[in-house]
Amino acid sequence: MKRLLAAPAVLIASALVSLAAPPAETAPLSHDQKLKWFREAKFGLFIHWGLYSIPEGEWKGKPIAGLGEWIMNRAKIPVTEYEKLAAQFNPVKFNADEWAQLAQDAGMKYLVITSKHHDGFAMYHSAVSKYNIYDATPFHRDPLKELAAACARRHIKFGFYYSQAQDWHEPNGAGNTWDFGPDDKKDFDQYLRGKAEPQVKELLTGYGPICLIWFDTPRMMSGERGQRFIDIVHSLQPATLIDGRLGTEGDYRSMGDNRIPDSVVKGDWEVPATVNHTWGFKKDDTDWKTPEDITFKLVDIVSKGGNYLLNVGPTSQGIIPQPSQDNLREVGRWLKINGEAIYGAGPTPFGDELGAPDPTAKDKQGNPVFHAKTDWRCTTKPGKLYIHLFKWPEGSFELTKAPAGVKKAYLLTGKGHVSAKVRQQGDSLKVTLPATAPEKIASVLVLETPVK
Ligand code: FHN
Repeated sequence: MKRLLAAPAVLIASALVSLAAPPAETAPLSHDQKLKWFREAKFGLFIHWGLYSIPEGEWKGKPIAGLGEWIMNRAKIPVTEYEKLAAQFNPVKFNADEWAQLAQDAGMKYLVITSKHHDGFAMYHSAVSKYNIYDATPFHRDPLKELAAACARRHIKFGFYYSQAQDWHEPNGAGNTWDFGPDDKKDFDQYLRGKAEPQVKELLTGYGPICLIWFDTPRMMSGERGQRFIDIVHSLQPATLIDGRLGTEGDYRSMGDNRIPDSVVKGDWEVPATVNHTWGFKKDDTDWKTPEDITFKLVDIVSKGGNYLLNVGPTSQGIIPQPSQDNLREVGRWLKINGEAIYGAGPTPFGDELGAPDPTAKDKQGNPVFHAKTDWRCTTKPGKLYIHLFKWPEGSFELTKAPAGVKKAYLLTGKGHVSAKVRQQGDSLKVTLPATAPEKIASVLVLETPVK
């Protein structure tokens, strides 16, 4: 690995980028046109995969607290040592079609994978820096190219995570103070122009249509620096969305990690979230969210107007942990029956059902504990209210502020509709339900309303 350190792994090579770009759009797309697929999709698969999956949360026999992909930073591992992981990285069990198939089985409509995380290691064949999976590992393959093709075969939109500011491998990247000293003494623009910007160009040139670029942790990102990335994206793939963590305004808002807003939020937004407590694989983190919990969170987010980008952390062998696969597939089973209430659905017209934060009680992170008010959530489409019942009500479901003119009610079952009797008096509405729920995770009751 000495070769990689000799030149600080930044070989300016934008001129070498010769990978085929998708045809440029003829007319500029409006914001609504660009966001159309995102508003329809609602549910995406996030994948954090990199060298950090080799130590699995442990360094020199000691468990390292915190997120798996942060091990280099948390254990203050020198670049010269961390780099050596590349020689061990040989994920022979990686199968792009299996990963894309998981996304499809889970009912996810887009997939976003780490092309370079804060450790600076490119998970694709980069001509800009030899510190990449093709040149620096025995694997000698470009898994992101394989994954782009596998997603395209399944009509799953494909996007890249790219850590634009933090790069712990580079002397002038943000974040590595243990090897390279304080960030404010660095020539950050040398790093941006020499590595990050040309790598983003590569990603937008050689992997077909990229649905979005997911920038992250915008340390030291001024408006002008952010604009340079926007210009690159707009010039190469004008339809590509930019998330909310570039450091200057993106195409949609990124909420905090695992932070679901308390109430309806207008505009386009997304919650990035984990299925356990880490993004990158960690062997001792087996506290998986259940399919019931994931489904509730998905419905809750959609009922507030957002998208859910849910992460898996594959192992260094290239395997997505089986429990996360099983749990996601169970959510996919639910979506097969109830997907019409999710994809392209809008937020609740009510809001009272959501609940409120309790200012007197704090969780482990110091955030107010949120008290949900009801066990149901509502999503919408023109002429339809979808009531997602997470707890089956005994006998009937009642609304006190129902819209006028509800004539028809039925349950989604996957095998046709089961109709239910509706009685409406003024604002209040009562739907008589069968004794047992048609679906174990959540049954969806559809109320047909006059289209305005
Ligand atoms: O530092 C990263 C973290 O490793 C992970 O990639 C998450 C995903 O949203 N983003 C940053 C922390 O917010």
